Amino acid sequence: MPHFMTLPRHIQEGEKLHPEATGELSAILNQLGLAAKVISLEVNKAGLVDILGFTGDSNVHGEQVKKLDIFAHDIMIKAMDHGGHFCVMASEEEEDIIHIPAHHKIGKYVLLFDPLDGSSNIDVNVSIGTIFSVYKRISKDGKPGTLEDCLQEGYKQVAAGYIVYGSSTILVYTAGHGVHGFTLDPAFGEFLLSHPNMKIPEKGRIYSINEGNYKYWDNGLKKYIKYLQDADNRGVKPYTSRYIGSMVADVHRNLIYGGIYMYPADKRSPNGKLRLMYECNPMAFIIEAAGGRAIDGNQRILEVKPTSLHQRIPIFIGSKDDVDMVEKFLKEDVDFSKSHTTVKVH
Ligand code: AHM
Ligand code: MG
Repeated sequence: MPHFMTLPRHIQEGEKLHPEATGELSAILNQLGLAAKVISLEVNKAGLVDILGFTGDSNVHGEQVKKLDIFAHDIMIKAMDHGGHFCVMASEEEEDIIHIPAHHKIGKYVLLFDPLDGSSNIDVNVSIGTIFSVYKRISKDGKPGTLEDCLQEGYKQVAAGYIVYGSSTILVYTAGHGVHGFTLDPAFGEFLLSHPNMKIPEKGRIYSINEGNYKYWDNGLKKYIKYLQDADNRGVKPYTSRYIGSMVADVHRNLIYGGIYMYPADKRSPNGKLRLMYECNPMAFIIEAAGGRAIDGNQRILEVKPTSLHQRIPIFIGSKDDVDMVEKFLKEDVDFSKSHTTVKVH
């Protein structure tokens, strides 16, 4: 691996392999990298808000101190709306589609993003993240983009990525050719290639789910979790439970170590909690590009036909064998006590 492979250089080198590339996607990814740096800086100052002024107060410059998620939302828009690449955008923080201001050039791409995911962790110094998803427009060129441009199936994404603000800041993206991770060097302010060609292990040893919701789950899911915990009955180590409560951080860890992240439907939330367009589709695109799987229990997340911008969907995402297994439990409602032979044990 060459040393000091920065994000812009990596994107440029990738482009050389694709002579048909116009450079637009590269410009978009570079600009997203810039937005990530600005958000990362602000995230690192989060604890200082109490010292320098509460949200809603004016800061030393007389500006309003914004909540971090609103700050991230504004930065994404400011960084991305004027490059001439997009015809429309949409954010988890905004009800409707976001139009490109009339004085900016209108482009052929569509950007969807969750500016700061893991909102319950923002105030307690636990990892949070930004998620983005890029599509080509389907409406006529030159005109403002439409809701239909935003409501495309996930498999039509041309790029997707996330940034985890954790013990370090890491940006992971795929433009369809491999998944690559870059760590932000805080001294140079550059994203440096740290995780080239990421592949999720075929099978993991970690499961991530909010077990506080156990009593609302369907029986199939209850049995699956029991199956993971009872692995020693089958002569293997039980799975480890790890749940941060930030999808980006949980899925990032499972991408590296292998495992499964789940946010299921349950008796209280029949559609689960997470958003198809801002969270599930981009993460599914990345995990599939890394060799994993993502389903909603019935079908591949990337094939779900979206019906609304903020639609929620259950998700099971991670190592291929682990998703295969949960799918069996969900579909067949396997009774493990009687089914040692029907369930394939790895
Ligand atoms: P958010 O968009 O409000 O941050 O919600 C999404 C987050 C995910 O990152 C995380 O995995 C999940 O919600 C946690 O939810 P819960 O607290 O119900 O376990
Ligand atoms: Mg979110």
